Amino acid sequence: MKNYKNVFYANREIFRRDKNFLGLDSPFSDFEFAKSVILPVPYDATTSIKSGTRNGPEEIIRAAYLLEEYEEELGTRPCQHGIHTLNEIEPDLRGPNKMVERIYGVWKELLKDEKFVLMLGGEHTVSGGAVKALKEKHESFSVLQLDAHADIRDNYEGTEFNHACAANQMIKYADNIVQVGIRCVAPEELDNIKNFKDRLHIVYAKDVNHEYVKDKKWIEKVIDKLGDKVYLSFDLDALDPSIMPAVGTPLPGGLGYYQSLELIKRVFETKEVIGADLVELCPLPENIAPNYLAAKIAYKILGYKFDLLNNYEQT
Ligand SMILES: [Mn+2]
Repeated sequence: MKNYKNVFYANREIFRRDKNFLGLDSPFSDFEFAKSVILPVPYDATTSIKSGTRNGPEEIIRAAYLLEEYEEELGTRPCQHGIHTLNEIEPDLRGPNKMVERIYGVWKELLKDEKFVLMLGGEHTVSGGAVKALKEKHESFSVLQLDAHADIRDNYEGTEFNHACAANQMIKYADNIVQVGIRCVAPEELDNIKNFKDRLHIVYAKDVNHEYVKDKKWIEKVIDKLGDKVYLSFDLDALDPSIMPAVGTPLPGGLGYYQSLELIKRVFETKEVIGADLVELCPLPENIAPNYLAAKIAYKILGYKFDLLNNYEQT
């Protein structure tokens, strides 16, 4: 065992353990041991209407402390592969472009260590840094973006690194983007949707929810559009506000919990997922259920990554 000290501290009940995803003990929480890393990025400088996503990562990690290690869907304990929770990245106050650069630098180091990174936002801007770093490691990959918004503006409120431009940042590095759950498109985005028509595929929420697509063919259409390697960018406002009201811009007609899991699971079954983020949780003081929903999805993602039988050769 490498870290006697960690074993000592992790087992002492006098220390708070809810700063560590699932409250894991050493060695499962140790960086060296862990196959995956939780990267908290409490950044929300460009949020449009309601700020507060800076509190998202902390609340997700706190909620995860109460999850069971056993995953009933998979019949496994995904945490046995190790999950290390990093300290939060300090926001770079010089501006969103500097912050994205900082996130890129952190991802680059983590990818060198062959970790599977699950980044917790924070606003959607943070994804740009991840995708930039992934491009240096993987020549070719797709992005699966779950979102209510297309986020394909060139710039917004004076910066191209706005949360409303997240997809526009990601498409610089990814081969293509498949967006699912979209139900809010700004008129100024229509040109870019047209310009990127070969590399941007939109699955509108209305089509996922419509009676005649309940045959789930929409999931296979998403799978067809995605390349062999996929970065998963999950903006929680993709979900319906009845289950996920804790976002800056809750829009009706969103995705369901099991509907989203079904899609994600299928992606992990058929593709190599090279990294993921879960962004835009804006915790509500009077309702903690959304925090648990986000924590559960985070743990599902790690379970699907390491405990699912895959159709591709895992390295
Ligand atoms: Mn969104």
